[in-house]
Amino acid sequence: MNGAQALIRTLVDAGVDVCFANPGTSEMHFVAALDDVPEMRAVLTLFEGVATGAADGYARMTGRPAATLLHLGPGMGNGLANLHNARRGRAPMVNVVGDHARSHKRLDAPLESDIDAVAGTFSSWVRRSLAPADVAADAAEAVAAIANGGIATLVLPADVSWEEGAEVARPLPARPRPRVAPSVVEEVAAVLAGSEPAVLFLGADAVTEDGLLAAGQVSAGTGARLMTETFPARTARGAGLPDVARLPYPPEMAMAALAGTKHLVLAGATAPVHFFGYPGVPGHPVPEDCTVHVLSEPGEDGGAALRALAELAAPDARPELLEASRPELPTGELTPRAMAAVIGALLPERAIVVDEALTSGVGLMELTSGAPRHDWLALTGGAIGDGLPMALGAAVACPDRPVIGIQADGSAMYTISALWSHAREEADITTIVCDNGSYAILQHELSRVGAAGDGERAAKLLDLGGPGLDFVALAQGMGVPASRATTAEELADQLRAALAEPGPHLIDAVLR
Ligand SMILES: Cc1ncc(C[n+]2csc(CCOP(=O)(O)OP(=O)(O)O)c2C)c(N)n1
Repeated sequence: MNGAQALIRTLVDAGVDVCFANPGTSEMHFVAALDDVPEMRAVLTLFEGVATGAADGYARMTGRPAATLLHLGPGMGNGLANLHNARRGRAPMVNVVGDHARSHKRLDAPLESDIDAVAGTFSSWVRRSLAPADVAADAAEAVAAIANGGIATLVLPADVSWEEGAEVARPLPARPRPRVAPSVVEEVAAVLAGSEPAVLFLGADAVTEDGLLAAGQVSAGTGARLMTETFPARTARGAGLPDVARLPYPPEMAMAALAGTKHLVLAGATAPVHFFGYPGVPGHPVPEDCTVHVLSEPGEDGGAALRALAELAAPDARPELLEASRPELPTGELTPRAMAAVIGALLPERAIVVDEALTSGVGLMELTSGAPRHDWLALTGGAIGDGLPMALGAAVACPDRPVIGIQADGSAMYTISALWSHAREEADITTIVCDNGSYAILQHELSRVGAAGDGERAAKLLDLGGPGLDFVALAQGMGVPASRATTAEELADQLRAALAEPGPHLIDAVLR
């Protein structure tokens, strides 16, 4: 068999059976080999940022890597922003990046670039397969290397794909997740047994259902407050789980949320820092006199550590759990808060919410907290344009669950072509575009960083009007049924209808 056939078969045998792809000439043998290995589902995306964001969403929902197929350095570069988000969320992923045939490499052909240099910025594992005989073993190693999170990038020269002489490699055992030492759990239990105000700061596997229940038990028994990172990769939420606040994004609110805390215990999270530096503002919200303790690092078995902590620090406590509750359906003006109330009122059980709402997300957390159980995917790395692709990946991962994308308009435009893949894959995704006609967050940031704020030319760079974006036409042009809502009632009616039907929908929510 040729290198491409052996590679794909090896990936499938190792459990990687979805590939989000945007191929070129150097990947033609990989494309042809898909017909020899029908277990590999290939999903065409029309931009590499869609492929990488979809692989991120897929990994968050399955815990398993998808592959991406990317065309040399420029194709991989197009996927970089969402590779960055995936790296920040520790999503496992295997990139297959096609390259020139070995003999062609030294000719400096037009698509030649330094693939390895760029791959190094987001990959925890990079390898160039040098011969058909190596490619399958390289692929097996790639999958094993990222079993606990991280991005593997396998550079595949075209002739290594097309030459015969390759053989399938067996999957390698994944390294077990590092466990937290009992002495660490004991130290944290001793801290929480004291009377000083403590916060248990949660991320990664501490915000799964199990992690949250254990954290809730610790909180009930010790009085420690619970808080999650600002943008965890995937959070279990809804009635029957503890009510856990998120660390707010704006620096002054984040500092207020942690004020008075004497002990910050990290479980699956790193110590928080503000997204940006601002004149005269400290770089992080942790109070000066607060001690930071590490229960578990991201990537360690934090769920087991939390359960052990609950046993030790709060053996008889019962977590306080959210009652089922939904907001009333609002009427009238379609404000961001009204949109949040409509979503809270109608959110179906087992929904996957992909949140790239940005400034329009005010009220979303509060108004959905008592909804039926759901999962929430956030923008881990702050690089916008992840929402529509992640929704695709989540829908491919969980075809029996409704996916609801709450999608800021400016960010939607980065990867708008994802809608075509929503339609092509008949994915059950309802996208609600938060249509505020602007880069609203940057209007706040302009004054927050102390830049002048009333210049006409500056304002033009933050305004999406003239021409206005017609999201209904954009969606329909890519095969996604779409409608426009200008009142709370219209949004509720259209959301109900979209949720009742399988397949993709888009609602352009024109916000006041
Ligand atoms: C890849 C990338 N490019 C640029 C930015 C800078 N940026 C942050 S928010 C934003 C505009 C967001 O506007 P929109 O999505 O409409 O949301 P809104 O602020 O209106 O809520 C931009 C351009 C970024 N975060 N990531």
